Amino acid sequence: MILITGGAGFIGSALTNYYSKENMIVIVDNLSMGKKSNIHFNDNVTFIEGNVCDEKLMEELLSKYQFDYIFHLAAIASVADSIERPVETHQVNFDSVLNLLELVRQHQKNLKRFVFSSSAAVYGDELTLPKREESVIRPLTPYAIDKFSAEKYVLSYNNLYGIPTSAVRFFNVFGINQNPQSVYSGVISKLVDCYKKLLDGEEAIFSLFGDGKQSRDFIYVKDVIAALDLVAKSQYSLGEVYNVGTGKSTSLNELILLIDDLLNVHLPIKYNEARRGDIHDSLADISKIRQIGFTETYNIEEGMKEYLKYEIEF
Ligand code: UD2
Repeated sequence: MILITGGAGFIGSALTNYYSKENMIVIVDNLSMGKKSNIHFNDNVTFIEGNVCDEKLMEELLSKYQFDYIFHLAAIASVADSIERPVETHQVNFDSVLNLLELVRQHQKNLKRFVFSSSAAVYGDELTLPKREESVIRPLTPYAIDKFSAEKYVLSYNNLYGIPTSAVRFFNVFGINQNPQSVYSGVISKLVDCYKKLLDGEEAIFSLFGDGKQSRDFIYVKDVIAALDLVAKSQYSLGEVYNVGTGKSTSLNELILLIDDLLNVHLPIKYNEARRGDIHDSLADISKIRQIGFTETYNIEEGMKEYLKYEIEF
């Protein structure tokens, strides 16, 4: 049995849909960003609409079921939101993790693994690339500080109490069911939304912050699911943290050219000032996760093709 917090969200629902054919899944999600329609429901899936900060709910859940795996993916995944509302986001991004770890310590004697989802945001603006897990950590926002401290707690619970834990640092994940609605949604989901409008004959101009030369390590969501599964099941990953990326960098200009090519259109771009605090380049060194057997199936082009085929008929 598997607990997936945030199981209706972008990555959580992909993980749910991957596991639910052959495993019993319990999801806790408050539907703040996620949608029930992201989930392919079957008899194996139990959906609980609730907040991971609700200590009573979480205690009930962890004393009722014995889980084999717990994936803690619920979070307020917005840096900007964490700057606006540091106290509220801290409750979700940090307090819920510590509370869950304690509940695991009390109730989950047979747990095989607790996997925590952290972020490349922990590396901050230190310029050296690519980022290795032991590179300089410079969390600059409440979001990054919470992710880093939660990650440290998660791994310490392995060292101190023998709880089987691991953590992953996601780079820029893209793919099906990523919600493009927030101002701070992932750039690829916003681009795809804009291309959809363009193809529907609506007015479509993409707002690009900066000159488009900034680059990211974009990883397709299916490869992220493979990485999560691997980290959860590897005997070597106990008490360890892993970068989850591809080790390849793509600039926004390259990305837009690629999608233009795939769809055979030209997306009009409006160039704006770079976002305050934007990191120019981000790139993962993935040798550590490679050592436990990770190989990505999709490059950016293959990932984009599959994503676009799903979103747009072309
Ligand atoms: C990612 C994470 C963020 C945080 C951060 C830490 C996502 C969605 N966000 O932000 O949560 O962990 O890494 O470094 O994974 N852009 C545009 N137009 C738009 C939207 C974005 O030009 O409409 C630019 C943006 O200014 C940036 C690039 O696209 O230069 C990527 O933006 P993003 O929000 O997808 O991801 P990132 O890496 O800034």
